[in-house]
Amino acid sequence: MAQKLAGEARKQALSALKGWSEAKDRDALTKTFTFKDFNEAFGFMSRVALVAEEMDHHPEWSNVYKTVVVTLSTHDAGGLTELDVKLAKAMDRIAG
Ligand code: H2B
Repeated sequence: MAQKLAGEARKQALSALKGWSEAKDRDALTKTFTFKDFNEAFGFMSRVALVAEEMDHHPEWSNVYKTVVVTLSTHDAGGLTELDVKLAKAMDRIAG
């Protein structure tokens, strides 16, 4: 099972991410993605869904029209792990 990120490794992993912030109420990362329209937002979610299935690591997210609000955390570990960082980077890549 993936280990919770801590110490220097955690600091370095989080500093490599742009636009993500640590949730206030739990050990998780959040980011709001805003697209041109619903079609782009849903296209993003569809592409991310394929990656998430491949990774067997899934986002918590919600969509309203062109906005997708994402929270990433590893439920099995009870907090942030390398898997969340990997999925965050994949999401940024897919969002362009
Ligand atoms: N996604 C996330 N975000 N955290 C998990 O701990 C997790 C998951 N566990 N997707 C996976 C599925 C696990 O439940 C299955 C059985 O592998």
